[in-house]
Order: sequence, then C-alpha cells, then structure tokens
Amino acid sequence: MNCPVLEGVRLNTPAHVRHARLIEWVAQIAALTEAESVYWCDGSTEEYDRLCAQLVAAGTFTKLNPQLRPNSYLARSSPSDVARVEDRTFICSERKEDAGPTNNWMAPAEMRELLQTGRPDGTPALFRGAMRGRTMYVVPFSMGPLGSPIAHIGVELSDSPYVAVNMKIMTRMGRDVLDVLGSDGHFVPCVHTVGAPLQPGQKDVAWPCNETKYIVHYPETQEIWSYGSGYGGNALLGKKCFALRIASTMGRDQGWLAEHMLILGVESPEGRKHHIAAAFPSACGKTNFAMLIPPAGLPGWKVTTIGDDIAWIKPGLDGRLYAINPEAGYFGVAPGTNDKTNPNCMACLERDTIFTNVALTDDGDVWWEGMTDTPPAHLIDWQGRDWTPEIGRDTGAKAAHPNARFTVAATNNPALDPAWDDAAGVPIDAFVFGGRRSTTVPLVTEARDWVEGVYMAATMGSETTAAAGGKQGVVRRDPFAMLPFVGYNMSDYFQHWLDLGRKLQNAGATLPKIYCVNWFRKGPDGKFVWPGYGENMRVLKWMVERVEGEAQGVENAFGVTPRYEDLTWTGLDFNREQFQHVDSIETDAWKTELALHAELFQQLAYHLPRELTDTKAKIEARLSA
Ligand code: SAT
Ligand code: MN
Repeated sequence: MNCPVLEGVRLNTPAHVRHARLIEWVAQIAALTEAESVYWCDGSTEEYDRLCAQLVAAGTFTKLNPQLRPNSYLARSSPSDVARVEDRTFICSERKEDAGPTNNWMAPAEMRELLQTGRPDGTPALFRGAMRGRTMYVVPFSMGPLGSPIAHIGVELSDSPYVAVNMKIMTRMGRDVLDVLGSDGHFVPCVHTVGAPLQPGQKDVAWPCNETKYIVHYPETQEIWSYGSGYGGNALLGKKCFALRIASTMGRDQGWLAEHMLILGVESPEGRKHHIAAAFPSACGKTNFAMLIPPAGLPGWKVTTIGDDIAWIKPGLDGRLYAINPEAGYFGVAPGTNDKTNPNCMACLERDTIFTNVALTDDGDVWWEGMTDTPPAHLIDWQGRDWTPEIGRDTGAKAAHPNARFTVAATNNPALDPAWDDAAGVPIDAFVFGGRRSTTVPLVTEARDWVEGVYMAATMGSETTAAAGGKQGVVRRDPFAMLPFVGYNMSDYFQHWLDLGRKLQNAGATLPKIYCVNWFRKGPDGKFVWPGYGENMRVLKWMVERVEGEAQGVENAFGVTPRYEDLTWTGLDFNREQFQHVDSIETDAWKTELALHAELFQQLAYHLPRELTDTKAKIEARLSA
C-alpha cells in the first residue's frame, strides 16, 4: 500500500492496512488537526513498553518501584481534568426529541461548524490545528472478542499516548483488529484530541488538556468527537462513548442491548452455573460486586468475573439473551479498594497497572484512601504535593483524588471467568439494578414480571459520586444506571426494553428475572447497616435459588422480597432487627419516592411507555390498600 503524503504529513500507513475508507479518514483527520506525524498502533507489548517509556520521559508517567509494583506506572492529571464532564457531553441527533430531555443536544450541523468546519462568522473550528506539534495515534480496537457476532469495531484517532496505552489494556487493540476489519469492514470512527497544540519549540506539560471540553456523539452517523480532556471516559472513547452511547443506539436499531452492567458467573456447591448482569451507577461498587469472594459461611459457592462495567447483550437463536464484556480491562475506582473490600481486585493491581491520580509513597509504590487503615507517614499526593496524615487532617486534602483510577487487564484477575473471552457470550439468568440509597429502597426486591422489572430499573435513584464532575451525595434519578450513557431518548430506551422482552416472550423464551438491590441503607448512626462486599453473596444466592424456583419470598407493593428466614445467615452476625432495617418498606417514604417517580415521568413524558405509568398506578393502589 502506498503512503499518501498530505500537506506534508506522512500517513505512515502500514502495508497490512487494506481498508481504503479508513486510510482516507485518517488522512482527513490528520489534515484537519494538522498532526505532526501519524503512528498506527500494532498493539504489541513492545509498543506498549515503548510508549510507556516515552510517557515517563515526558513526565506524564512515573515508573513505580519494580520490586513493589512491577511494570506499573502512576499518572497525575491536571486538577481540572479528573472526571467525566456530563455538562459538556452532547448527543447530536438530527431531532432534539431523539436525544431526549436527559441529554445535552445540539444540531449536528451546528456542532460540526464548532468542531470541524468553523463558523460563518470566521470562528475557527476547535479541531482545526488541534494536534499541531503532536503525533496522532491510530488505535484500532475491538469491543468484545475478536470476530464475535456480538462484538463491534472502532478506530480512535488520538493525540494522547496515554490514551493509546490505556486502550491497549481496556480493549483488544492493534493489528489483529485491522485483519478482522479487512478491506471494507464496519468501524465506528472516534476522534480525540487533548486540545493543546504545541508551537514549534514549545515545551509540553505533563498532562495537556484544554479548559474547553466537548464530548460529542452523532448517533445517526455513529461518530464520536472528543475535545479537551485526557481523562477516563472523556478520552478512552471505546468505553462510555462507544460501548454505551453509540452502542445503545445501534442496539435500538438492531434489536439488542448495550448496558452499564457488570457480568458475573455464580456457581453453586453442586456445580450449577448462572450468569447475572448488574447495573449500578459509576463508583457504586460494581467492580467489587463483579469480583466478589463468597464468605466462609457459604462454602462451595464461587463467583467469577466476565465484566465489571459494560455488557453487550444480544438474543441468541434459542431466544435467550447472551452477553459479552466489550472491554478487555478494568478502569476502576481505586479509593476504598483494599484486601477486605476486594481482595481479587488488589491481586489484579499487584503488577502491570496504570494508576491515575492516586498518591505516591516514598518507596515508589501507590496508596489511596482506604487502602490501609493507617496511611503512610509521608506521601506525594495526586497533585504532586507533600502529604502527611496531619496535613490531611488539618486541611481535609485527600492523598488520592476520590475518582482516582486504575487501568488493568482482565487477565490479571484471579477470578476471571473461563468464558470471559468467549465469542458466543454467556446466557443471562437475571438482571440486577442497584443505586446508592441511604433510605427507602430495600436490600433486594424481585420483579414479578418483565414490565415491573423495567419499571424498577427506570425509576432507580442514586446518590451522586465523584465519577462525574458536580455535587456529590444528592439523589438523582438514574434510570438503568444509564442517565449519562443513553445515546438517545430515555423513554424510547424504556420502550426498547419493553419491546425486546415482549418479542422474546412471544417467541416462547423464559426471560431473565429482574431484581432491584440497595447495599447502602444507613442506620440512625449514619453508618451502613448491611455489611456489603462479600456478604452480598447471601443476596446473590437467594436470587439464583429464585431463578431455580427454590427460594421463598413474600409479595409486597412492588415485588417479592425475602423474609429473614429466606436468606442464609451462617457465619454472619446479622439479626432480625438489622434485617428489618435494610428490608423495610415505609409507606410514607414510598409515597415521597413515588412522587419523585412522577416527576421523572413528567420530565420523560414524550414517548413514555403506557406500561410504566400503569405499573406506577398499580403500585400506588397497593400502597394505599
Ligand atoms: O470515566 S469513566 O466514564 O470511564 C468511569 C465511570 O464513570 O464509570
Ligand atoms: Mn461505569
């Protein structure tokens, strides 16, 4: 293949690239952004090591002590670039109604002027010249096992080598993907710049980014354009942008689901295996749940991880729903992770990990709040400043940013499910929806049918966390834990779930059961009542036994909940009174809650499925009875 030369930029297209449309697009973006050079990632370990060394030389990475944390790095971001920016995230569908009231919207033509072509008044486009002085990395990636019928391919063009190495861990990335793509395979184009062009001779900073940020999705043309941030979901475009926002619209059009869900396998002592997909908002313990180690009181039970954040789910020929994890790594929250809350995760992080915004110890290792009970006597905090427990106490400064993250390959996980990379996916037996609620919502409730389950998921609320910019700890409705991630109208998304359920049911399939959980109820002392973490296995066991038609429960206003005697308590000191506290349904609290559901439904009135308002009316009637 020839290497077209474009305005002085060599595209450096490797001979194995046979996809004319891809090459042409790379040339266009190189021309628009005026990248200094173009580099095609092959996804090799040699390349990863080289780019990491380059990041160390640039001051972006600090290599950690190889004795303590082999093959691992620490990155510190700019303090202005530490989380997803929901207020800068846009769904640019032709019609505003198709983005819906929960997404920021701008007309595609207007957004293209802003980003790509420039305004009629002469305002230059943000991407024009945005990569000046930088290398543009071509990052081909597969979301899901290579060649799986559930997987899809994307190509990210980014001027951030930090993005390239993170994508190597988070996705199946490199030359193999181009082979699958062939000469005219379908890919989702993703363009990313940190928005910090360099003048000739200008010295770079350790974490280039721009105060102006745009995270833009064109669902109709399946394009992603991200400007100004180098962090997490803003920049690793395979994750929330593609695997959730764009993929959710693909799923709507093609009859499948792209969900903000972990996937786990549960095996009973008798060796019966089930698969659960569970949705929780960002930073609500999904990774912990996905890597759960059953307590000693439940011998013989085993939990294995298929995915920790995202699930792509397609109906199989047998009418069951099959799920893959589109990702190949974990981009998880570090603070709070320790040998008690998540020993499997701590084992993942022993080596081969990129840490972002955690603290650095004096011997070249990492630390974060909650890693150990007693913090080290001295640390370098996430902003590169001296930190001591006294400074922390006096100023409230955290050593690690609350949204500090690790990036690590799934293959580091000792609890990885043998089928995690299976092209066929795993059959889902139950969906779980959970938010962070200190009051009102009981420990676990089973929906009586699909529609009631969709209602539960649609009306989910959660207290906000540090995963997104903005205020923390306020309850917001977060339907399906997808509020920041649905690429189209939320009510149409509800309808899609209802339609898919109906279609499968009409075809004679047994649908997965649906549960709503809440690990986070607090007592009068302000402390969590439920021990959580590994003890969540007790709830999981009940669900699996319900799927098998064994465990008992009682009906209430919104579903079926276990009585104290329906859960297994061996090895845990948790009395009836405590159970009552996490399981109770207070009529007054629920009347208030339903008023909030009404508010949500008002906001989502356009295209809101009738089934949901009908379900609400039934719950209200039961509550008043
Ligand atoms: O920053 S990410 O979007 O990748 C993580 C999250 O919010 O869950
Ligand atoms: Mn997430």
